[in-house]
Amino acid sequence: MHASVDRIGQPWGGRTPYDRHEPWPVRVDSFLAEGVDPRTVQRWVQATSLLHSDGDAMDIAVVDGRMVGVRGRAQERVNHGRLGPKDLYGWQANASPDRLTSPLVRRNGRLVECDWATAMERIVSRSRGLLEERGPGSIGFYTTGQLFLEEYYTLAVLARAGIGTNHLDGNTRLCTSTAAEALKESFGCDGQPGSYDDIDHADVIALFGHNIAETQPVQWMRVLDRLDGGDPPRLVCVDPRLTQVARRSAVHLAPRGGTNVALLNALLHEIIRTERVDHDYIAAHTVGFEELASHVRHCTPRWAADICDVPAARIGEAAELLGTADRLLSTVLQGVYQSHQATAAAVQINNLHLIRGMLGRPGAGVLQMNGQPTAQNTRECGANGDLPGFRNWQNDSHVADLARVWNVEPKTIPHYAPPTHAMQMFRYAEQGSIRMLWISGTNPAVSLPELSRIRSVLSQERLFVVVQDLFLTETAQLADVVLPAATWGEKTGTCTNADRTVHLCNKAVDPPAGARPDLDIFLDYAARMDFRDKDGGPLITWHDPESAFEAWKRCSAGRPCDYTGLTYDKLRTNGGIQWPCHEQAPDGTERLYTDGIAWAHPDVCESYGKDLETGASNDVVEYRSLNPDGKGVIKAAAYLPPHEAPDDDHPFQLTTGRTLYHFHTRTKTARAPQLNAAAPDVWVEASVSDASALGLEEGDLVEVSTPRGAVQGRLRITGIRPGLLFVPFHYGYWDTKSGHAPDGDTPARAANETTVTDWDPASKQPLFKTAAAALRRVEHADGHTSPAPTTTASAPARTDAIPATTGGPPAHASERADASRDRDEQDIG
Ligand SMILES: Nc1nc2c(c(=O)[nH]1)N[C@H]1C(S)=C(S)[C@@H](COP(=O)(O)OP(=O)(O)OC[C@H]3O[C@@H](n4cnc5c(=O)[nH]c(N)nc54)[C@H](O)[C@@H]3O)O[C@H]1N2
Ligand SMILES: Nc1nc2c(c(=O)[nH]1)N[C@H]1C(S)=C(S)[C@@H](COP(=O)(O)OP(=O)(O)OC[C@H]3O[C@@H](n4cnc5c(=O)[nH]c(N)nc54)[C@H](O)[C@@H]3O)O[C@H]1N2
Ligand SMILES: [Mo]
Repeated sequence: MHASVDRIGQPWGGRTPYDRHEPWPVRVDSFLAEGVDPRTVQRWVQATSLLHSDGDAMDIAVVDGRMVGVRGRAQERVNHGRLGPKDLYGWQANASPDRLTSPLVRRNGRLVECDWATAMERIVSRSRGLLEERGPGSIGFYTTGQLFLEEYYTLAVLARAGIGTNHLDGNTRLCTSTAAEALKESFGCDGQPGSYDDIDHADVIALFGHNIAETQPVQWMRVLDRLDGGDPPRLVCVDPRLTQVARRSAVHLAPRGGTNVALLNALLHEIIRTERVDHDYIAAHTVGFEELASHVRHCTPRWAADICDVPAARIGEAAELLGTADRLLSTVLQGVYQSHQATAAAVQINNLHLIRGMLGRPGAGVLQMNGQPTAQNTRECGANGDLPGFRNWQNDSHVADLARVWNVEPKTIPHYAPPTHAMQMFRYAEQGSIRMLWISGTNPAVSLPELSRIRSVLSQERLFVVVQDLFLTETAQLADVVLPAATWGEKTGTCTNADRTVHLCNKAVDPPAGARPDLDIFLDYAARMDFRDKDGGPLITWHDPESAFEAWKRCSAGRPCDYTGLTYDKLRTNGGIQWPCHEQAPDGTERLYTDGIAWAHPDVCESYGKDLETGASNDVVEYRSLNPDGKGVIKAAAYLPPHEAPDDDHPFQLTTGRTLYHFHTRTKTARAPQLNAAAPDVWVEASVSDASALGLEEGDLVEVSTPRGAVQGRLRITGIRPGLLFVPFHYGYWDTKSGHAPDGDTPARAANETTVTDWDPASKQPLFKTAAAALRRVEHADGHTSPAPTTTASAPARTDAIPATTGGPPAHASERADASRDRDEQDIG
């Protein structure tokens, strides 16, 4: 079967139904630029999509040194050939004419072009000066979840052992720090227990604050294909918006924002009350069950119903499904992670799996999801607030082991306190103890909370800001030095997705003249700084992606994320492989914890855990007494209300998040015509009852305001829960008329003008999902409609008179549902 499908209008394409326990059929999706005949493609270069954490494997089509399209890789475990809309169209951004092609430095207040040596020397001389005057703590690095493993590892070594600073974190703090923290709390160590293949086997799939239809569209295709096949799974969806996931669910719970812990405690209460727990599993593999049972004894569905504003009967139905599932797969993402009790809530989902023994078997697993494509690598490599290889900063033998790998003295590696988290780094910059901040692959002037504050921090005279990006972003405009980076498709490296699948992502074309791979930039800096090991040799001994990968393998050896069985060649031949991969598991490891909990022993665990209410770290003595044998830790948590509650002035709750067609601050997706046209501008979602109470209509220009700031957008009336507003956070300012942040006269459109500087105590992940807000009309619709897509969670509650989102001929992509491919489409290079 071969079809041509508008994948803007039909984002998930055609169905290939399959039965439970059967393999997911192949469907190869491809999109080539207009006028390109597949037979003229000269090379297909193996790569992976980097616009979400799914790890969709694809080949990049190349003609005359230019990218001309992409095609899903049929043989890959993650996507079986499928691609999502961002995968299909997003590559076009690489060739955007406004790519940065020269470093810039600030002179007399303006950014002017200069050569690489000038830019690098400026950074080096500032680094040296600061090290001398103020010490390593005056330098901070804020990186991303979108580079390659080799780049993070190099950055981690140069920051932690070269500079010797504790201030290195990723925007993964905003993204998956709760995933990591929840895994550490329950299993002693980071590392995703489950596998995407669990979707093939589960009879119940529960999605907690995870709009998988829009944010991992290819795995949603897999769920849709199962829903259309034999013995389909039943879905439980916990989300206050009427997402596509909610529409297909057997039970949809739409709780009041920020009440996940209350809801989960009630679900646990019901499951324990009805004796749907696996006592053998609990006895063999866990500690803490009795405390949990007594803690949730009073958390009845009726109690939670009031807090969450969800009918008690509906909670009972959800508990019935979760409690009777024979293979339960749960997924967790930002609706849980970006809230004030993020870790507490995420841990309750782990508890659900621990008490039901739903781990380590096909279909029985938990996915504490990642969001960004390489967030897993940021964490593994210690380019976030962890030490490389999931080593425990509180365990001296782990620090000594790392020092051995790097051939430095243990005291060189800061471990006097937990690695500094990003929100704290911005605070230090605000206070003046951090004087240089090197930002790579992230756009905090749009993505961090409370943007007016972030702009003022980054614009300070005394703070030296380096920005490494593809474009002159809102953040780059505030920098002292801008370094033009090469990106996906223009450089080689490995990336690990949310289910531990490691892919090799190859260079297909040259970067624009003047731009350099991030790895080369970090290596250049390390060489200019002349970082040395304890014997006077160079600290960093590698020089290209493959040698960096080999160095990382040595650092990962014997750790849970063991890469020693992988090579570039093996990844080229096999495609994606799940870590750990070593001598005993040469083909990788599909599921962790198939034989009990492996990494929670006090001597090996990555963390001794934290107090979920205060975030205080436990010490080894406390942990040893709690969990001497290294079992799974069941940790109870009391519900606490959100920090900001609606009142007379701010009667609504406000939540923010994503749409299918855009990636974050849109530096790539707004430069892909099909994606941009599908969601060209910001909007505001409100419920039917709230809109009618305020006399508001579809397309009205409205303002949403919080104590921090306000945004304006056109109203879309949807099936969102009453009392809640939603604003997508994708829309910054670079493509507005002024190109600048609002000056008071121009209305703002970035959701983070309104969000608060506040975070979860344990994971330090900021709160993007709960604020109190006011809503008012600025201007009648007057014929305008909202730019919100109709295919997604922003679908209008009443569809009449609102044009459907379509892509037309420019968005037509090919779908081939049989495994055989035309000869002219076979791999050439
Ligand atoms: N299209 C697209 N895909 C992406 C990305 C993108 O920008 N665009 N980004 C990637 C990244 S980095 C990430 S982190 C992921 C994020 O992926 P998701 O977490 O799936 O996306 P969000 O839209 O941030 O939030 C998910 C849902 O949380 C719900 N929610 C809000 N408040 C609450 C609450 O209090 N409780 C519960 N249970 N739910 C709540 C929202 O209604 C929303 O539908 O997506 C990845 N994939
Ligand atoms: N209100 C609100 N705010 C949020 C969220 C939310 O749900 N609501 N979600 C949060 C989450 S989960 C996330 S992950 C963050 C994302 O926030 P950001 O990371 O700030 O968003 P991006 O637009 O992905 O920024 C990545 C930057 O890296 C650049 N880039 C891309 N590839 C490369 C490369 O290879 N090298 C270099 N050097 N640069 C590159 C891009 O051009 C872009 O400027 O936003 C967070 N902020
Ligand atoms: Mo994220």
